[in-house]
Amino acid sequence: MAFQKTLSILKPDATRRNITGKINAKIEASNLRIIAQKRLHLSIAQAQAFYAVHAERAFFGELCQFMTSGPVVVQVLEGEEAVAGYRDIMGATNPTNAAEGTIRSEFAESIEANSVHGSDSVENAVKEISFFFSELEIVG
Ligand code: IDP
Ligand code: MG
Repeated sequence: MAFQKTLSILKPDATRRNITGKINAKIEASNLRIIAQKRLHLSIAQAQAFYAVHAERAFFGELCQFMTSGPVVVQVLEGEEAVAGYRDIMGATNPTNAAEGTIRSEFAESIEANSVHGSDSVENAVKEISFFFSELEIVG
């Protein structure tokens, strides 16, 4: 077991429907603690930079449009095995495949508007956290 940090984003479909508190309640009901959080409206350039790994994917343009369609809430979550643990409670990318009780199963609107982002590895978590947060803003 390892104590880890991971980056979470509550996506524009979640802020639009005013369900960020409901998602945070599910996060806090798990073994994860929200140790940094802020609300941002991403620019296209920021969304393209954050999702650069997906630049060749067919959905990249639409994904960047969606991620800039409204405010997001970016968060740092901390806990034992936080990276995989958050992926577990998020559920599968496509809500149709997301296990019952997961955030995406309960809240996602579509494969694109799927309410949350979570880092997919410890290495990417470190990069993604530093994309949005300075050390001063992370209060564990
Ligand atoms: P993940 O968020 O579960 O890690 P990724 O494959 O990393 O999934 O994709 C990043 C994001 O791109 C997804 O969360 C979703 O918003 C969007 N996305 C993924 N696949 C598709 C697709 O086939 N069509 C439209 N959007 C997609
Ligand atoms: Mg991903």
